[in-house]
Amino acid sequence: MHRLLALAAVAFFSLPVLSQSVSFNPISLPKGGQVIGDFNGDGREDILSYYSSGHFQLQISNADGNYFSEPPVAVPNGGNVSGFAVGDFNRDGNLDLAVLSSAQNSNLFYIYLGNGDGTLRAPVAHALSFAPYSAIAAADVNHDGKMDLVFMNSPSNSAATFVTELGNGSGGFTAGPVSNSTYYNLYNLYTGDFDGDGKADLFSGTCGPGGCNLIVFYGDGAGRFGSPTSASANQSDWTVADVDRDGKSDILTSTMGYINSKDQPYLSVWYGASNRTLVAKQIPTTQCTFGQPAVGDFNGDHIPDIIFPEHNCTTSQTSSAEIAFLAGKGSRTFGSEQTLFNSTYAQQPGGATAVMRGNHDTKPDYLFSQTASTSGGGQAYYLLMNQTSGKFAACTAPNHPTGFHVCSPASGSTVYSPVKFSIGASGQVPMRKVEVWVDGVKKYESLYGFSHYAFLDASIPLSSGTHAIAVFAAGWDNSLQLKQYSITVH
Ligand SMILES: [Ca+2]
Ligand SMILES: [Ca+2]
Ligand SMILES: [Ca+2]
Ligand SMILES: [Ca+2]
Repeated sequence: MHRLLALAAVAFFSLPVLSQSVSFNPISLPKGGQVIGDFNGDGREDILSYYSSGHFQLQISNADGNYFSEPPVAVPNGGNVSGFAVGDFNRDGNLDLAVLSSAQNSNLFYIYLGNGDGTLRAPVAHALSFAPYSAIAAADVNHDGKMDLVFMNSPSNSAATFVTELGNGSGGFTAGPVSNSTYYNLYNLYTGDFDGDGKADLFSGTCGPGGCNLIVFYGDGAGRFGSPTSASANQSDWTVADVDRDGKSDILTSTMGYINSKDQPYLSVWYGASNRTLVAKQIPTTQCTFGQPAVGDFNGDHIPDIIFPEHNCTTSQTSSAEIAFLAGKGSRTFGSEQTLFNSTYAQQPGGATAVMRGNHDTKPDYLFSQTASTSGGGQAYYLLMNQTSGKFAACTAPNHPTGFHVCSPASGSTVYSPVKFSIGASGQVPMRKVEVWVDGVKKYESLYGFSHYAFLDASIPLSSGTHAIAVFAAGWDNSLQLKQYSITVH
């Protein structure tokens, strides 16, 4: 009797700890990469990687749960691949690929339309007004439902320019607005919505002897980018994610020493705000951070968490380094840490990180690389498959790169109030939210998802009778998908 009570007490008090901890199963991949998308429409994301001298390569998900390498694809102009962008440029439901290749004096970019089975059609070359370009990003920047491309031209001796190519929805593009900046030597280009106005913005950075400058260029909804807000940082590895789940994009960095400064035991975040400021805050960690952090609800409590590399603050090659998990507590605070993967400082775990859908469940998985051994030997790639038993979304996203999976209520069904809505959505851009509207009135908004997927679970009281249901899924650029149907409430 006493023994049973004691066990029950232990189980009760250990529950809060259990709800925060995570469990991952690592699988090895032939290759990694930071650009992902479901190119073969099986509900698992595939991985795009650079390949030597003018080639790129797709790692495609297999039916057995692993990945296989497609043959490397040669880019026609022979230049080195300098950027990828993913989107459904011809709106056939299959993901397509835009490739930027930096050949000498080439002003071409290439569109590879996807066949939906992991294979790509022959590339179609498009000419830009000038060359060279250093980065490419995809978003529907003018809200016409057709995916657009933004190119960054940042030569070393003049200020960076952003060139928008407006998509025609059939795989073609026409020259759009050009936005000039006053910033030199920008590198990396991310899209997000840092002021939460529903218009896609750009983020880029530049680093010099005095440190780095993080810059957000706000979109006007017509393809122009300007009104920059900048923040000084020591950090050169950054990621764009909604760290506090307020619907505005944020910038998260590790605190790697830059030039003569040392690595520090905290992460830095700049929170996006509707007044177009960036609100800086530090997130303490137990060890020194380096590399690129990643954000997602990895433990199933619907609060964003962080996975990041850290090491014991010495630079001895054999000293310990690890991939760590930091549980979000809400209100921009973070709690307990957990080690996910042990390594050494020499191996620099946490290269090429991405949060992705590696299997069919609703739990975010984590992709990273590291040097194969302490003595070198190329890169080793790992996908940490999330096995955590938390309260994740109840309804999976469809096994397709776009569309909805409505688990409840079914179209035409007769149900009791409150009505349980449980929906997963897939999109061609990173997803922000799912909304349920009833008879033309917005009833629920769910800012919950990861990568190209968003989810909604809600219990909504409805009056008796037949109701018109509209379900919206929105990407970070506010590109919308809509599903409409009716239900009857008893
Ligand atoms: Ca397509
Ligand atoms: Ca557009
Ligand atoms: Ca915006
Ligand atoms: Ca945010």
